[in-house]
This record gives sequence, structure tokens and C-alpha cells, in this order.
Amino acid sequence: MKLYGTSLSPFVRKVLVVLAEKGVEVQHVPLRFHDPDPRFQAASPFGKIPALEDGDFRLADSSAIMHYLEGKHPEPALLPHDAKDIGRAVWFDKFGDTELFRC
Ligand SMILES: N[C@@H](CCC(=O)N[C@@H](CS)C(=O)NCC(=O)O)C(=O)O
Repeated sequence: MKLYGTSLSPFVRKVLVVLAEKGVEVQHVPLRFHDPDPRFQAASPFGKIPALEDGDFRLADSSAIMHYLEGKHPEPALLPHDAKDIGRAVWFDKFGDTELFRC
């Protein structure tokens, strides 16, 4: 599994924390956004970081990647199952990525 994106990005750091908490081995490729690397471009069509490559599966966006990792490596669980709790968890994730990030 490869994670593209420098850890200067808070979005990349979010995914690195998820990978570390779940004990998933990853090859970190610390490139910057819009890097011309064709494998990165294939994983992130808009050139944003982070992007993930897992075999022939590619995915961009930190939240999408987080949900993918949660499904593939359910233990330890980092997301709740209860409807209200998952609603709140998604709210905090979006808040961190948007309102808080802008500050
Ligand atoms: N919603 C995306 C946002 C990713 C993002 O905006 N990353 C910044 C770096 S911190 C980036 O790649 N910016 C380049 C651009 O917006 O074109 C995510 O959660 O991964």
C-alpha cells in the first residue's frame, strides 16, 4: 500500500494517524500536490494530496481513504457504528477539514 502526499498537509496527517493506529504498513511517498508522478496522478485526478494506492485500487480524499481503511482494517475501530455517533463523527471530520482548516 502506498500513501502519496507530504505530511505538511493536515489531510495527509489524518490518514497517517489512521494507518498508524491500525498498524497498517504503508510506503509513504511524500510528494507535493500536483506532482507529475503518473501513479499519483492516476490516484488523484485533481492532483490533491493525499492519495492512496492499494494494489490496483486507487483513491483520493482523506475522508474517503479513512472510510476505506476502516472497512478493510476494522480493528481497532476508529469510527462508531451507532447512527447518531457516526453522524457526529462525520460532522467532526468535515468540521476539521473545512471550518477549522480555514482558521
Ligand atoms: N478534501 C480533500 C482536501 C485535500 C487538499 O485540499 N489537499 C491540499 C493540500 S493540504 C491540496 O492538495 N491542495 C492542492 C489543490 O487544492 O489543488 C481531502 O480531504 O483529502
